[in-house]
Order: sequence, then C-alpha cells, then structure tokens
Amino acid sequence: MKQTQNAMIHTMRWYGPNDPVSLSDIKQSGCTGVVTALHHIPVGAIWEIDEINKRKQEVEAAGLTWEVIESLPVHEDIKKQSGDFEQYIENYKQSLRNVAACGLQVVTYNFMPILDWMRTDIHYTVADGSKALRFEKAAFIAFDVFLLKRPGATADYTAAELESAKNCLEKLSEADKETLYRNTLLGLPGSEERFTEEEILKALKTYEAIDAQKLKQHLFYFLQQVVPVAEAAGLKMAIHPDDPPFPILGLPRIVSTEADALELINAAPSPANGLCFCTGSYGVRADNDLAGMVARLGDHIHFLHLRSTKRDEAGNFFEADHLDGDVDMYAVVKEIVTTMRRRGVSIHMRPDHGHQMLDDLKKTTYPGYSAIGRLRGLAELRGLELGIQRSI
Ligand code: DNO
Repeated sequence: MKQTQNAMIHTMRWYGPNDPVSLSDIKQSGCTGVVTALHHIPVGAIWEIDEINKRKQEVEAAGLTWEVIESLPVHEDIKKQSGDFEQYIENYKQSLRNVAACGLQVVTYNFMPILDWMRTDIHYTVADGSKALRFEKAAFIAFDVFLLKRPGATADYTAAELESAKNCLEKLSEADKETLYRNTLLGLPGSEERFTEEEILKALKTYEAIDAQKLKQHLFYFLQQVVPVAEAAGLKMAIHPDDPPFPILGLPRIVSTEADALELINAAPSPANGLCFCTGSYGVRADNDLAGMVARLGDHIHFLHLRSTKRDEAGNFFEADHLDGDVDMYAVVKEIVTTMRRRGVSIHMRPDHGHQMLDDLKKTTYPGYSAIGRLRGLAELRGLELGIQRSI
C-alpha cells in the first residue's frame, strides 16, 4: 500500500519463536513490523542488551521491524509497593535504558492487578460461523461466587445478578465448568500457565488492603520514577487500559476511563508518559467517547490497538469484526489521521485480536491471535485508513 506521510505504521503482535503464527506469515499480511516481548524473561528481571538484540535480529532477518514492546511487564510488588518493589523499579529503569540502546521506541505495559485481560469464553461462535472471545457476565459471576468461592464475593453483586449466575451454573456440565475455570484464569498473554485455585485466592488476598486510590498512588509513584528515564532515553511509555474496564474479583481497576487516563498523564507530565489506546478495551464502556478521547488525549497516544466489541444490556460483550460492533471505527480512525497530521507523527497500530476463521479453526493459537482473523481486521482497517487519508 502506498504510504502517505503520517500514516499508521502497521504491525502485528508476535509472541516469539513459539508462536504458531510465524514471522513470514506476518510479513505476508502486509505489516511492516511486529510488536513483541521477551516472554521468556521472568517478570521483574532486567532485559539484557544481548537478549534484546538477538530477538531484534531475528525479526529483521524476516524483513520486519521491531519498534514497539508489548509488554515490559510490571512486577506485582511494584503494583502493591511490597517486598522488593524499589529494586524492581530500578530493574525496570535499566530495562528501559537497554531497550532504548537497541533502538526500540515504544514500551507498552499495564497496571492490572494479578490478571491481564479476561474472558469467560474463548470459542464463542458468531453468526457467520467464526469464533470470537466473549465475556459473559453471569458466567463470570458463577465462576467467582460458586466455583472459585472467593470470600466476600456475593457482596459485590445484586440479588438479580446472583440469580442469573445460579441459572447459568445449573446449565453447565462438569466439562463446561472446567472450561470456564480455565478460560477465566488464563491470565497472562504469552504464557500457557494458569493460576490454580489456591494460587489465585492467595494472590487476591494480598490486595485486600489496596483499593483503587491506593493502586493509583502506586502507579503514579512508578511513573514518577520511570518516566524521566524513558524521556531521557527517547522512549515512549504506553499504558494499556483495563480489559474489561471495570473491577473484577474484587480487584481495583484504575485505567478504564478518559478521566483515569488524564489523571495518570498528569501525575508524571512528559512526552514520554502516554497511552496505548485500545478501542476494544475502552470501548466496552458506553460512557467512553472513543473518537472524543482520541481528539482530547491524542498528544499522548503512542500506540494503537484497533478492535471493536459488541455489548448487550445484560453486561455481556463479545469481540465483533473490526469494523462492526459498538466502536465507530470510521470516526476513530478519522480522528487518528487528524491527530497524526497535527502532531506530524506516524503511530504504530496493530489490529487487535481477530476471529478464528477459515483455516484458523483447525489450529491452536493464542486466543484472539490467529493469523487469518487478524489479517482480515488489518486489511479492513488499512482500507478504511487509506480512504480517509485520501479524502481529507
Ligand atoms: C490482550 C492484550 C493485553 C496487552 C497487555 C499490555 O490481548 O491487549 O494482554 O498486551 O495488557 O500490557
């Protein structure tokens, strides 16, 4: 595709050498680069220059670039300000210096306690026969209250919600329950490890004294420490919002709305302190005006995840096709194009998730990250962008 000036830089996520979707698959999709991480380095340890360069060369040998990290994960001790958190912050700073020295530009991270994104169903069949990721509220409550039996969980829900959860549970076979359990605790992207029941209950307990306000203080402290290092190194930090954007399992979630995003930006003002604008995550909330957020927060958007979800009145949502669902993708992309031109920059994007479709249905890939579904999303988004670029 002929690139205009200040066009989005098209990438796909690559989970590294174990990813069933190869670099050459990604190259054929029309991307110029990948976003990836050193998934084999334990959370909290320093990313060493040799390791970063090794991965970078591997990507470049396939004719692709690696400029965006997703993710440089934040250790749980930093989120809780417990244990060795000061040391982990120092390690984080060193990793930032190292990745900058290797020429990387953007560092994506999140501040979600314990679990990253969460869905109850990773094989939800949509009308056209492809499979999508879905969050079903009643199933989630059934998991929380009746399967995990989290102490105090019932107090978080209304009588009507508990009733629907009970009805949902009654319809589940033992195998369905097991699947629900496993999906919900899938936890970390890039890892096949799941939490056990004891592990998750124990981890949840360590957050008992941490409410949203406290977690915010911890995030702001972290930012005040690392953002100056990122800025000096010429890096951009991009925080990924909560997915889903509301509290789960009694855990606070603090990056769910425009006000949250603004507050964290203002807590450590710097061109290096910014956002990964994920339309799929923010878009689950009807009160998030996505195009308006791009217009107002645009100076701080350093990375884009483009994806759409479809909500219903019961509080469920599934991942719709990229140009379908509740996200007005035309309005969002138009605002992105306007923002890039105003700033004189090109922002990296990736089609976030995709349906399992066609040959993908016969393969096992990371949930949401099969090749063909993302390829469809990318192709549609690139066409949309080109149309907008040429018409304004
Ligand atoms: C899910 C992803 C997230 C994201 C992290 C960033 O598919 O969007 O797992 O990579 O939250 O730290």
